[in-house]
Amino acid sequence: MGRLLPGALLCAALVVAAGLAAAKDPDLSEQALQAAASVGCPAGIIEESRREGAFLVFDVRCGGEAPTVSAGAVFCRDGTCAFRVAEPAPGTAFRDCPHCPEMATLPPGSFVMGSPEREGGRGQDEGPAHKARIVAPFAIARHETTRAEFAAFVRDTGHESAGCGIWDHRARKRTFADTADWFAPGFTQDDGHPVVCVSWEDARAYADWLSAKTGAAYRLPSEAEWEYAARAGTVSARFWGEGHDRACAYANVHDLTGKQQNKLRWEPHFCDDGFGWTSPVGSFPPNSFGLYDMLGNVWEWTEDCWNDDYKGAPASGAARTDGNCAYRAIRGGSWMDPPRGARSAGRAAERAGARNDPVGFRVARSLGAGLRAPE
Ligand SMILES: [Ca+2]
Ligand SMILES: [Ca+2]
Repeated sequence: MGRLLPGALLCAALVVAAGLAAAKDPDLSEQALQAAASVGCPAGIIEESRREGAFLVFDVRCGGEAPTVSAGAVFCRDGTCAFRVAEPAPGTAFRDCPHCPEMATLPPGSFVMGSPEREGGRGQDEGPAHKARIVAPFAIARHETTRAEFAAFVRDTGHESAGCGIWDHRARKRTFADTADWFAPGFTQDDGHPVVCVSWEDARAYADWLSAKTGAAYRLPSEAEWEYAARAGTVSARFWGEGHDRACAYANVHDLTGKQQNKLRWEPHFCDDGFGWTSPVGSFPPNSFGLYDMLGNVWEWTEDCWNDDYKGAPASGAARTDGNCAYRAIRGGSWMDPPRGARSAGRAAERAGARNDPVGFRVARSLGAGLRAPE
């Protein structure tokens, strides 16, 4: 526990935060001081911060007498107070059931959301670039939701989702097909491919089903959470760097194979990733959070109502509930998008009820209530 200084009135408030952020992170330091103050340790100063296993620990020296408290989330003993975030450690992966999606726990942190004006392919809807804070750890699926995962939901619930907007490669145009759906999107997929032809409502229904099945809080990620996850600490246009010329080593994008197979009219990436339509999830390297296909393969639904820019966006990382809620933000680009699509800041609006063959999703999951007494 905390290192006691001789002669000092010391409350070593141990705030154990499931974060990978550096010990100097102002948000976590502030959290430590507030937690100490809330149990009667006012005007504290950070005495020491250190890493203990998967946790960051802050010792707070009080400006007054050390408290003695033992109630709920607050636990003090022998002049030491502890607050513990009861979460899987950042960077760990877990499943809530054998057939549930594999989830990765991400640490809290801050990042700049949106793109700088100089970024190639940038849209006006990616600004103004602004600081966003992910205030609590959360989990996000390591992969796009697969056909097998979605099929389990459909089998269990009888969920119906007929009709899909598809790319007709013979007519070289997009068209709506009554007969197309997630099971038959018009190109060959196996169980390990990402599910497509699913609306925002379908994606939400899947998350709700998973929540009911596991007792955990599954949902769609907010746009801020999605971009935080996609960037994984990077500030470049893509998690591998700036250029789209290397995309085929990292993502399934609209490439030369796609150009040849599906006859898309627009600019491809001038490289070959080997896939004309979707690829099995995890076919390309993950980003440094261990997340696969954040760029490319399929667009991913987020929880946020659509807004044409980030004016008025919450700084908390929460989903945006103002704006045009009939449309929701999709992120990351897909197998059919030109280079401007597969960027961490790239975004597009889609009608919440629409089903399309380049659009799928991945789930996020809130983590537990957080604070509890140490074992
Ligand atoms: Ca491709
Ligand atoms: Ca994707």
